[in-house]
Order: sequence, then C-alpha cells, then structure tokens
Amino acid sequence: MSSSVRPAIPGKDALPYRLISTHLAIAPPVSVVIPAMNEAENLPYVFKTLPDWIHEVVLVDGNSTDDTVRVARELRPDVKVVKQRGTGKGDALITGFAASTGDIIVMVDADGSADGEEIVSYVSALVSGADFAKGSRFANGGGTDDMTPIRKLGNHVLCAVVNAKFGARYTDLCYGYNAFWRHCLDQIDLDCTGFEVETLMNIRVVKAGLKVQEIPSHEYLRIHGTSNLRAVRDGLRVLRVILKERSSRRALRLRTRTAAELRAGRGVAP
Ligand SMILES: Nc1nc2c(ncn2[C@@H]2O[C@H](COP(=O)(O)OP(=O)(O)OP(=O)(O)O)[C@@H](O)[C@H]2O)c(=O)[nH]1
Ligand SMILES: [Mg+2]
Repeated sequence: MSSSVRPAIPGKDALPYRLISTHLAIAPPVSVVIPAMNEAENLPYVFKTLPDWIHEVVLVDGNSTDDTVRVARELRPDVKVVKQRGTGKGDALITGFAASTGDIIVMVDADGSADGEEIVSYVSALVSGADFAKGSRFANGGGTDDMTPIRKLGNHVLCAVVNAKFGARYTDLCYGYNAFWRHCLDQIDLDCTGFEVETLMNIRVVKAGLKVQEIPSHEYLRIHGTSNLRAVRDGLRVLRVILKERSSRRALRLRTRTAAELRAGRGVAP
C-alpha cells in the first residue's frame, strides 16, 4: 500500500480533508491561539514554524507597546488580531479561545519557545480519540532549554500535588503548549487571569473526566525579551488554584453525598 493517505472523497477541490502528515489527513479546522505581549521580535520565528494546513491564527495582543500587531499583520495578512480587555495570560487565552472558530484549538506561546512543527503530534492525538492533548517537557522525548532548576523543582512539586489530589498522571503541569477540541471549553469553564490558567485547565479536564493524552514537547529558550513570569508570585497563584479546585471538589462530593443520603432517608431510589 502507498504510504501517502488516499482521501476519503475523490475530487480535489471538493475535499474537506487536508493532509497534515504523510500518514494522516484531517477534516476539522484547527485554530492556533497565540497570546502575545511585546513579542514583535519573536513573531517571525513563531509564525515560520506554523504548518500551512492550519485554518486560522488568532493573536491576542496584551496592549503591546512594541510593533507586535504590525509585525503579525505583515507576516500573516490573514491573522485575526484581538485585543484583550483585562490583563494576564489567562485573560488573553480566554479571549482568544472565544474569538477562534476552529473545532480544534492549539495554544502556542509567542516567545519562540514552542516549535509549531509539533502541532501535528497534538492534532494527531486529538483525531485519534483524545479530548485534550497536553504538552509535556518531561515525558519521554520532551525537554526544556528554558527552565531554571528552581522552576523545575516547583513545577515538579506542584505536578505531584495535582496528581495526588486529582488522580491525574501528569509529568508536567505549568506548560503553555496544549491543544483540545472546542467542546472541552464548555466543560472546563475557564475563569482565571494569570499564568495559573494552564494548571486550571489541567485540573478541570481531569475533573470533567475528559480523555487526556500527554504529548512530548521541547521548550526552547525565549529568543528575544524577558519572561513575564515571576516564579514565586505565579507559583503561589498556581498553588491557590490547586487548593481552590480541591475544596470545590470536596464541596461537590459532600453535596452529592448529602443529596444521596436525603434521598435514601426519604426512601427515594438513587
Ligand atoms: N496577551 C497577553 N499575552 C501574555 C501576557 N502575559 C504573557 N503573555 C504571553 O504569554 C506567553 C508566555 O509568556 P512568557 O513570558 O514567555 O512566560 P513563560 O513562557 O511562562 O515563561 P518563560 O519560560 O520564562 O518564558 C508569551 O507569548 C507572552 O507574550 C498578557 O498579559 N497578555
Ligand atoms: Mg516563555
């Protein structure tokens, strides 16, 4: 058999399928959402690695004071630029997800740390049955050039807490390269503003019982500029999210148990 994929429906122009690798053609449109705050110098590198089969690029501008928006439009005239109303990466992503139209959404940082060529692995996992394809720098085949030992330690400890408290089996927690089917948004109902957004997503997908697959990913060094993340401040925000999600889970369990007990007391069938 030929190694190239034969489209399901013949007739070149009418095909809803697009070839994304030598072994896979997909129909669902893929949106790439990029939060960007003063990333003009990095955008040429980021856009260069994006595959040509994606449906749209949504750039969420965090009131950049450099040429981020102009550069994005020059590089890619079809880019959809949206301005975020509030502040923070979480706020930017929520804005970008709402503005995107694809069935599959991929989140990619604008600092040059993510390689767009990996998108095919994320999308392959999604069309093979996963609801949420979660990048991991610590899964076999992944890596990072960007994390300091202290950030690695913090991420590792927080990841272990999430695994223990929510029954997850993650190898990475605070990483911004993920992809998911649009329907996940209804189930995880994001409501945070800062860098803790990735942790919140990772916890809520588990709580919602969604099928998560980790994708080994390599995080490169930010090319230009400096990180917006502050390890202690943002680490504490992540911890607060974990504790809050944990207590709401406990409250839900309690409510469910009380309701079941009440029903049993009244002789109502469960
Ligand atoms: N729109 C918007 N984008 C933001 C905001 N904060 C961060 N970003 C973007 O989010 C992405 C990740 O931010 P970084 O500062 O690189 O933080 P990080 O990747 O977690 O940390 P490093 O590994 O140190 O780079 C980058 O593309 C930033 O431009 C914000 O408030 N608004
Ligand atoms: Mg970064």
